[in-house]
Amino acid sequence: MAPSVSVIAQPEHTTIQLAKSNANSQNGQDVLEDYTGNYQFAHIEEAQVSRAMIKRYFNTMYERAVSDVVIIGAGSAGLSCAYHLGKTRPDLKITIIEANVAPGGGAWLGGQLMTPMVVRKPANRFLDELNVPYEDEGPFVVVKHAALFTSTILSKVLAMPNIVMMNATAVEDLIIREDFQGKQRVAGVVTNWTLVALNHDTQSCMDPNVITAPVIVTATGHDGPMGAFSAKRMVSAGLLKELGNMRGLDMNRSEPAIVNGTREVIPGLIMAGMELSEHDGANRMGPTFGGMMGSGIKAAVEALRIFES
Ligand code: AHZ
Repeated sequence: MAPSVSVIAQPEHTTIQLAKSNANSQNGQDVLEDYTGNYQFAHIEEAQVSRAMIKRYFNTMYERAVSDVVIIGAGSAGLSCAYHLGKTRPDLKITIIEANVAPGGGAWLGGQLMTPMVVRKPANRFLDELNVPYEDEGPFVVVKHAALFTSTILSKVLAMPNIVMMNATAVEDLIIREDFQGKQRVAGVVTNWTLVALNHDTQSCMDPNVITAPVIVTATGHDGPMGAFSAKRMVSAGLLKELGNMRGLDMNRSEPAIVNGTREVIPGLIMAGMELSEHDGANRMGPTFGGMMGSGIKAAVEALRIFES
């Protein structure tokens, strides 16, 4: 039961007093929101804090061990996919695995570590959908700070009840099995906390965990310490002869190539964003983000097609 709240307006500040009457939730203590030196918190046992986190985190891991969709990578492409998919199909259990502590990939800044984010039309429609303001420059728009896009989409994605994100968690491998036609398909991901994944050379075997899902969307960015993860694994697993390797910067070729090329590259695995440039040998676009948004949405459309077929 929510505690009853009385608000006492005072000339120079507002005091919110939660009444003593709700003995259960307040343990009979006063709590007081008062910024004149009398602020009082409800008493808490330290172990309650631990248990509040542990119970939820491990319940989530238990529940999401079987997901409907796993999205690998919470950059601009992965988050755009999560938003469109989560909104269109609130019944699907969508689990995002992000290796970094901070989700968002490269979308906290524009180009050369500058703050404005350029988005070519018509991808500004996605900004309208998210209610992210921008300046219109004709063929493109400019968001005043890339972090405004990233924080907005993150907040909307995380507020969706069907979406869970596990950050500081790396996908270390894919579950690859034969389907009933004898074809190899991706059926899940192998995960570990990133700090563990980074220490396989310093410790003896630290086995991972798994999440199964009929659809995996991989959006791990271009090659780097963690990037292009699934594309590289496809090569080492013999599912792809070789990487196409990202080509030089050409904004006009690259953005439509990435959006239109976003697809199920092998059964069960949809590839989006700059990871696809490594797979297909497509050009890079540099600091313009409409292609990432479009590719994420196309990945969601592909996932919907699989669920509806
Ligand atoms: O941490 C990575 C990042 O947040 C995450 N990631 C990578 N490997 C992972 C793994 N397990 C879990 N094994 C992993 N997470 O994936 C995210 C990728 O985000 P990104 O921003 O790097 O990629 P994107 O494709 O969403 O956006 C690319 C943005 C670029 S790069 C570029 C250019 O180089 O020309 N231009 C644009 C717009």
